[in-house]
Formats: sequence, C-alpha cells, structure tokens
Amino acid sequence: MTAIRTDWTRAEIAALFDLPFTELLFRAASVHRENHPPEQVQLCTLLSIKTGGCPEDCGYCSQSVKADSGVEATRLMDVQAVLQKAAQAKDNGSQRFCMGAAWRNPKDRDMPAIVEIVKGVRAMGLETCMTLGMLTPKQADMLAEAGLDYYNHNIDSSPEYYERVITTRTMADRLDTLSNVRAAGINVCSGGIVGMGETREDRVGFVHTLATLPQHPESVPVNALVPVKGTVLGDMLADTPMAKIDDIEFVRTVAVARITMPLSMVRLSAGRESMSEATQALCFLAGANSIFTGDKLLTAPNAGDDSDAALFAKLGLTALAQPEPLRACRTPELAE
Ligand code: SAM
Ligand code: DTB
Ligand code: SF4
Repeated sequence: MTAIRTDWTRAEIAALFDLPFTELLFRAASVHRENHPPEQVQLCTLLSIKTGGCPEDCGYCSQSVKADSGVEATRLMDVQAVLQKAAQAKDNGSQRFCMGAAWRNPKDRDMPAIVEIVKGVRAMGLETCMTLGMLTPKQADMLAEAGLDYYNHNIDSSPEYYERVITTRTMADRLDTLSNVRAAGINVCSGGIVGMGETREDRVGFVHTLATLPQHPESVPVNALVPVKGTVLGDMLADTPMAKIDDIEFVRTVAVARITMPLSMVRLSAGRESMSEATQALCFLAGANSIFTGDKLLTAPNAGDDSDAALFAKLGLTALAQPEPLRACRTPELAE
C-alpha cells in the first residue's frame, strides 16, 4: 500500500510537476492502480438547487451578482422536485448526487429543507454531496446528523493566487469550513480550478495546500475553467486566448494530485465538454477516477451521457462497481 503523507513540501511537489511527462504519468498510474481499480470511474450527477444571485465575487462564476452572465436567479428548489431529479440521476446510473446552492452560506431558515433533501436522496440509495458555501460547526453537525456523505467546498487555487480571484471571503474562511465539515464526521470534497491565468507555481501551491491538510479530502475535484462571458475570468480569457491552460499541463496537475493524495477520488470535473477524448484519456491514465455525468453541470454545459458512453466504450472504462466505502475520520496511520 502506498504511504499516505501529509508532510509534502512545495519543492517536492514542484519536482513532481517538473518530471518528464511519461515518467510522471507512469508514477501516477502506478499509485492509482495500487489504490483503486484503474478501469473503474465513479459517476456523479450535479444539480443546482438554488441558482444565481450569489453575493460572492468569485471571478470565474456565472452565478455571482457581479457577473453579467445572463444566469437567472432562482429560489431554493422544492424538496419533491429535487427528489425527482435524484431519481432520474439514479436511473441514468449515477452513484452520487451532488447538489449546489449559490449561497455565501446557508441561512438557518434554509436548513430544515436541506436536511429533508439529504434524507430523501439518501433513502434512494444514492450517495449525497452538498455544496452550499461556508458552514458553521452547528450547520455541519445538522448535515452530518441528516446523513450527508460529502461536503464540497473548494480552495480553488493557491493561497497566493486566491486573492486575485475572490475578495469577499478568504482562503482561511474556506479552511475553517473544511475543518468544521471534518469535525462533524462528513467526508470532505475539496479541489479547485486550473486555467484561471495562474502560474505553475500556483498550481504547485494549490496541490500543496490540499495534500498537507491534516487529512486528505476524500474527493478532489480538478476543474478546468469554463470561461463564461460576463465573468471577470471568462472575459479575460476571451481577450487573451493564450492564457488558456495547456492540455498537458492540466494532465500534469491531475497526475500530481493523484501521486500526493493516493486514496482520494480525483474528479475530472468542469471543462470536460471542451476537452478532447485523448486529453480525457490521459487524465484517466494519470489517475482521475470520477466524473460528472449528464449534459449540465450547475449552469454550464457538460459532455453528456451519449458522448460519455461512447468514450467509456472506446477506452474500456466502466462505472465504479460499488460506492466507495465511507472514509470519514480515517486517520493517515490507519490507511498505511
Ligand atoms: N456557492 C458554493 C461555493 O462556492 O462554495 C457552491 C457552488 S460553487 C459553483 C462550486 C465550485 O464550482 C467553485 O468553488 C468552483 O471551484 C467551481 N466552479 C464554479 N464556476 C466554475 C467555472 N466557470 N469553471 C470551473 N469551475 C467552476
Ligand atoms: C466542483 O468542484 N465542480 C462542480 C462542483 N464542484 C459543485 C461545479 C462546476 C461548476 C461549473 C460551472 C457551472 O456549471 O456554472
Ligand atoms: Fe457564489 Fe459559489 Fe459562485 Fe462563488 S462559486 S459566486 S460562492 S455560487
């Protein structure tokens, strides 16, 4: 079994990024198959349960009030309507149902409906994940009690680049929420976005921040920026197309995440729609073992079930046979 380390240095992570590409991929694929069935990929479905009108200023996001993206703000969806979408996702073979709300944080008055949704989705035999913004320890406990399996809250970038992307909450705020989620015994899902104009050093700092948390997140989503017109970063990319992330550099980031966090599910998240099959195949070789299915993410288009079925058939990939055993509260020592 691969040793699980939370003491990675930035220099070590930078050295991994610097490896010849074939050597990096070989190492990542080796770590992957030591810890996961390499031909199996977890299928997750996303639903936006409360869209748009978010007071935060995340420079990539179509749902911020600061963005002129044309996304219409909605209220929190009705519980039954969410359960109906979850049933459809299950019928389409999804294993995890991830629900997102465009909030800075949930209000206490929202919590009863959220708790009901978690209980209902779980009763269908789906794994549940929510991403609702910042959480207090009490809110995290309420979600844990409802049976929430995962909470997604991304660090998004390196501590240095973070401030250029978001000013309305700090990296320290994000880490506080992650520690509240961990303390409540909920599995942690945390990753970020590549291709926001950051440097290699920022990608090193991004992976370093996740890989040196007291316990690695059980899920690590690696998103490629989906450039949305009317957002700061989407417009920046439209003006400077050379800022778009290079495919090989994206695959390198996936590989380094896999090597440094061997047990985590590394999710090839947003941005697949505009990625070639060959790049996605390299990501799977580099250790990505989870994707979002369906033709929509939260507001942006996704690859879609038909093209994914064709890709899986071509690559000989199958859906993860069983939901991953829950790993909350597992210590690094036990995992060795
Ligand atoms: N409002 C909650 C929050 O930010 O904590 C949850 C929803 S938010 C949309 C979840 C994550 O989606 C963000 O942290 C970001 O990493 C990712 N994301 C949002 N817009 C994106 C885009 N245009 N391209 C790639 N990833 C994006
Ligand atoms: C994550 O890291 N990626 C997902 C999920 N967590 C919630 C969200 C991607 C959003 C992509 C842009 C959109 O659909 O608006
Ligand atoms: Fe709001 Fe989340 Fe979008 Fe940031 S990423 S603007 S917090 S919905």
